[in-house]
Amino acid sequence: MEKYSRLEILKNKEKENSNGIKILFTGLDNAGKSSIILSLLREFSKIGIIRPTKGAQRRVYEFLGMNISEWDLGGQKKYRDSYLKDYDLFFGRTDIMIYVIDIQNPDRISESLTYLNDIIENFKKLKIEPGIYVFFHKIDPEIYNKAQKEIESIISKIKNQMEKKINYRKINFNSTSIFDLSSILNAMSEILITKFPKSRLINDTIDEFTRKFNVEGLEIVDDNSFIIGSYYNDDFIKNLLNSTVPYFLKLNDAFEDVKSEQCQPEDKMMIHRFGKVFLFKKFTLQKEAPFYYLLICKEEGSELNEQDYKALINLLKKILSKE
Ligand SMILES: Nc1nc2c(ncn2[C@@H]2O[C@H](COP(=O)(O)OP(=O)(O)OP(=O)(O)O)[C@@H](O)[C@H]2O)c(=O)[nH]1
Ligand SMILES: [Mg+2]
Repeated sequence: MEKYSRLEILKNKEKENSNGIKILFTGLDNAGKSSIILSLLREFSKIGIIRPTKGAQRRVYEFLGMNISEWDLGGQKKYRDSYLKDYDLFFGRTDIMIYVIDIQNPDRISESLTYLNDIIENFKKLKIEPGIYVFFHKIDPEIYNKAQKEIESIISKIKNQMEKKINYRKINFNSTSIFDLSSILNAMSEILITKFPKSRLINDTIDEFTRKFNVEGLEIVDDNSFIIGSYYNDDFIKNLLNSTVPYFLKLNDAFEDVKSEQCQPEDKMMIHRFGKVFLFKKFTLQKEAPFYYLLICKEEGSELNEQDYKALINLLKKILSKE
């Protein structure tokens, strides 16, 4: 991730506006914003040694053919003050804001809501109404399993306080943890997909394919780990694919890291479990372009021919490369 000086941010402003969307990650220091971004990048080893973010860090990537400009706004007090002062530069032209609240630190909730309110006031001054998504973060599975009631009560208290303190057309909520990757991937995928009409076309194509070949579950994931299309027979399959897809991606990364001249990895993996076959296949629209991944889950024994899923990939390629 690059750190941008004020001048560079200004220079990039025009470009960003014309083609793409701006996503802000905001919240207090130590809330977990950069960790969420690193987990989306599958850079898990870096999370352990993460340092507080200095100022605003920006990254631009592509999602379904559109540029996403993602700003990670370091949350230390001195930086927060500077964003609020220079609000047009930092908050202007925002399409989506993800506001991260550390629910393991109830002492700072009030401070966090004040900052959220300050940002919303700035949106009003700027006459914009971005989609706001609050992440109740650090709801680690281990903690949630032990203290579900306490956590639910913290969340409902925060929601109550928000209702009293904050006046905004709609705020969406998600529960997340870096120890439950699917919580982050699902939240981000759902947020992004709302912005893209192409996703409808992708899902129609997937529906047809899954019906024809008796597929129990299927996910298409892009290079940033976002699910851009999916189908599930039932909740068990949904849970199964959501929880395993980050590890298929990571395993695929690991194989690619060790590839050599003599040993080129195939771009396909198959796993047998629960009487089911999981097929994981990487594909790209053209040379040098970003990768996409297909994960299919089918009952063991009911074969899926290479030509069948290749036909699906070809259809997807057509949709994805359409302007
Ligand atoms: N238990 C737990 N710890 C987390 C989680 N996400 C992040 N952390 C930890 O929280 C600490 C702060 O994470 P950061 O990602 O640096 O927080 P930040 O919001 O980017 O902080 P600033 O850059 O200062 O604004 C780190 O020690 C992370 O390991 C989570 O889901 N669960
Ligand atoms: Mg940070």
